[in-house]
Amino acid sequence: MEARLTEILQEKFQTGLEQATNEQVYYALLTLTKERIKEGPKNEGKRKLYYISAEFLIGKLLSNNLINLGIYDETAEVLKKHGKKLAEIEEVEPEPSLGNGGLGRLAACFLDSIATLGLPGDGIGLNYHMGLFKQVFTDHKQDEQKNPWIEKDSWLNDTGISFEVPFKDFSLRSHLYDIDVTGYEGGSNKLHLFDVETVNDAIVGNGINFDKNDIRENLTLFLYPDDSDKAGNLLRIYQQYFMVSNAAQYIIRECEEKGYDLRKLHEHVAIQINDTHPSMVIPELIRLLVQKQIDFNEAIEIVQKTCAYTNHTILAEALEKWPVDYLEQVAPQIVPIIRDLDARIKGRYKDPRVHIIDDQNRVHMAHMDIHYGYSVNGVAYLHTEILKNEELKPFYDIYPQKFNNKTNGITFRRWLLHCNHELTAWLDEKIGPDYRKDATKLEKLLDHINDEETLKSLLVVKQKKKEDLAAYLKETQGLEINPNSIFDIQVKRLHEYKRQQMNALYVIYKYLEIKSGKKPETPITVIFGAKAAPAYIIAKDIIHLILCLQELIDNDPEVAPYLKVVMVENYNVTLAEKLIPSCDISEQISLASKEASGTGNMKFMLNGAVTMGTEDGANVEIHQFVGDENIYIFGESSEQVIEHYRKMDYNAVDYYINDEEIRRLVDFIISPELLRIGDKYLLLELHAELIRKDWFMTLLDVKDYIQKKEQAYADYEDRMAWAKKMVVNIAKAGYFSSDRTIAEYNRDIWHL
Ligand code: 26Q
Repeated sequence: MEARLTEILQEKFQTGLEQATNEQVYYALLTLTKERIKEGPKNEGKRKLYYISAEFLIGKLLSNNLINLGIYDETAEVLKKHGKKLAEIEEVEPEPSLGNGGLGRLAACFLDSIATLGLPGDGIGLNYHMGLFKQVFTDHKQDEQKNPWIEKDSWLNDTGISFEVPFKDFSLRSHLYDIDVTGYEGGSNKLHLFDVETVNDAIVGNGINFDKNDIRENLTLFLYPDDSDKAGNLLRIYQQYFMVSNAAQYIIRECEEKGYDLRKLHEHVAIQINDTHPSMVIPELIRLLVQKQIDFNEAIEIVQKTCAYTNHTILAEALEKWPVDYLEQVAPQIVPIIRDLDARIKGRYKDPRVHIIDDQNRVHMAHMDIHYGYSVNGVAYLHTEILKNEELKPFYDIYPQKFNNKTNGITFRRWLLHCNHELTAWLDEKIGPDYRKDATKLEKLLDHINDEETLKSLLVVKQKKKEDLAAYLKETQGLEINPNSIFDIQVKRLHEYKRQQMNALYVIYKYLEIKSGKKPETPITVIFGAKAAPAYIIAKDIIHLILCLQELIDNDPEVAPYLKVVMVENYNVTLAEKLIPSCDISEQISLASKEASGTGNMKFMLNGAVTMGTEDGANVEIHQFVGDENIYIFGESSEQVIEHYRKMDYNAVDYYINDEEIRRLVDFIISPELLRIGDKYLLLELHAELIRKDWFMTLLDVKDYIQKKEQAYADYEDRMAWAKKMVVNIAKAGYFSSDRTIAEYNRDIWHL
């Protein structure tokens, strides 16, 4: 490894390891790693999976690939010998931001596990040039800036493969770039990212604004362009159709190359539709099979046996419904097919709730997936139950056999081995390395739960990660946090249902407590990280509130020694890898029934944080595994919440008027102290929203939440008892390995 690295540095930069800059070493390691992957085994099989997704939030790849190729330690040592630090070289790599949050990160974890299990399966998506925006704070508000990540030398490999994609008024030639996906000590697969040569990065002006009408120049510029107007919606449809037409053409081409009979496509191919963004692959594949002289009815049957759909959300606004008229304007060739698919359903079922095209001429993408796919899955036990019994009940009544649950998981390579070397070494010492290949082996830790040395050394590991985070935030963002405080962390997309606003109300509570003389034993650091969708006003108001609280507390010498609030800027995968290992208390406080699964909850648990959470998503399963003693559960249940929605009996204003304590916290949002710091209009807007609307029932659970947090902070003081909770959380995290999830997908859905 050392010889080749030296050779590359010499060839590329005419320099040696000692003299090379971190940049030069990074590019040399990139080259070396890519060579190693090319030599390694590919995963081949009879049936191959294509995981189509609008998002792949893969994160940086260097260290992960080094770990999976089994050369991380050797590389780190060689570098060290020559005065270089691998951790510093990691910093050089730009993070590909090809996703928003949970769904995109899940797709990335899945690719890792598919390759690790040696299964044949590729990802297919788009090569967004700017990805998700970069978040910058100015005047306590979120600003969005472009975030170009593609460099001349990168993980992208130009394949030379290209297809013609027909739109209504023109056609576009695609260009395929591949990223190699390595498995842990195993074979490799590919992530295929389609792009267009004519896309023009220069049309992006200030912030993230650009001309939405010139599709040739803008098609793959951004992930989720602002869709508050018609042009934005059409652009999304252009992106989606471009993605699935390329996917379908690529899949057919591979089958033809291998000499397969397209009439038996389903024997060779499984397509997983990741939420509804790729749903148009169904009519597109039918169209292309018919072009290959396959009878229309037969094409439908083939596609139906090939496609499977995963639902990731029950929020109404996220369920895609495209006006037929919009589809006509972008890809008219698939509209007659969708109409035909719908007519068959309408002929069979009277219930309008299961029709594909509704009475307002909108196409319900999920309905098409359910009727014309062979599997429908939710992403955690509770979520799947809600799909079957509430959201998708009319479909479950028709197709009970299609519904199945696949509780999400995370790859332990990135979320343990890579992000927490200290904990990994500690585990190796305590229970040996078996857990790396079989995560359920983590349970062996429970044998040591009464061993004082084990508990103490675990606390030492946690302390080290807190110090690492403090140093990193100081260096990269100029933030100062006290490593001897409790780290209470909520990082995820900003959304009202996730209830960052409830956590902010807790901060207000604690602030007022300290002002009244009640000081916490151990200082508390409440850390937030979250991006708000650019058009999501209330989400941006919540960010504003948190940033104002941060400033207020920082400048109050009575409070600052005991309480600190920080909102880290531009939360992304790289920051998650630093934040999660340092965490004591993991905030998973969504309104019960709204968070399909959550995956951050699993990452925190694996790294020894204790969850503060509602009975929602995968928290339900975490609770079952760790038991009441090792998690803080609060708030109303999903049944109760669903009942409130049914009866429409939740009125935030009643809580506000009738409860003095709640009123005091909510009114603090518009207190003179905060109005001095923040924007009066935004704070008033948020205050009014909480009292008048509060769609996600913050005030319903806030008091129970405060009480449970006080309990957790009190329990933290008994360090040995707390360390035992940490051990149980780590020991029980094995179930949440995405290797388990993928094994289940393969057993029940893909049959690769
Ligand atoms: C839909 C229509 C128009 C514009 C955008 C969208 C849209 C975009 C992104 C809808 C949904 C998403 C992303 C959803 C998502 O990330 N869901 C999360 O998926 C995770 C993996 O299953 C779960 O753990 C989370 O609970 C879920 O919120």
